[in-house]
Amino acid sequence: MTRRKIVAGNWKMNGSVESVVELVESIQANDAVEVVVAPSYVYLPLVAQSLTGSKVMVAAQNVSEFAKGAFTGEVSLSMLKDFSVSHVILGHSERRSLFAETDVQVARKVASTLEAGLTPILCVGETLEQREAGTTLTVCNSQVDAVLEEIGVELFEKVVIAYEPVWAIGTGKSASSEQAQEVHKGIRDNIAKRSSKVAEKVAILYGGSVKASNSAELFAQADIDGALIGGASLDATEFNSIIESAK
Ligand code: G2H
Repeated sequence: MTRRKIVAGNWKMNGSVESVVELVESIQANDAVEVVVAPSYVYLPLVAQSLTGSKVMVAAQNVSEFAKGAFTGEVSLSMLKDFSVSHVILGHSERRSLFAETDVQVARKVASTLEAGLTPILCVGETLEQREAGTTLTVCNSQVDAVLEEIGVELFEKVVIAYEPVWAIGTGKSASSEQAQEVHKGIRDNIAKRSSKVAEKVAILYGGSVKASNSAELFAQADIDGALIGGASLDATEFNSIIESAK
């Protein structure tokens, strides 16, 4: 089955009013690739407005697990929907490691994101220690299983997975295309134990030091359906070349 490629830019805590507008205006989308950008919460309205009429979609980098109320500093799904946000990145390793987000919290956020009609981009990945201990697939699949158990396999076809080895994030050291493909296939095979139909449909993106110089090789792998890009998505020329290589 051919799955459409997705190229998503995770801008993390970067940008300014001037730079985000300049960046979105420079993105060259095409019909063959789904392009998503994830600015900081505060720039979501501005980016969504700048993208009016464009095919480029907007993601948030996180969302509250609560619907509303006394949760200082949190942002709800209904607030995101007010600004045409279509995707939410969840369980990024920076959220898991720096802000102690658990598998259970991430699973609940995936469930409520789907319920709100938005697409969750579920990040999973192993640390260097876990890779060296040979537990890469156990770790990634247990992060995926926590979500499968929360929402059930049928709904899972609406989830986008991003496999991001923690040791490759922002380090300039990407997984090789073979290493990434092996994990992507292992994740898909694990989902297939519950439903081969859903496993075939689920998009699995790779993330971790993706750049224009390695994207084409990654995208040529059978189970790599696109990328979640951090650093290189802040540079319009790099990001456009990555989009082009996903065609
Ligand atoms: C991984 C990735 C984007 P970078 O966090 O999610 O960042 O491409 O900078 O490694």
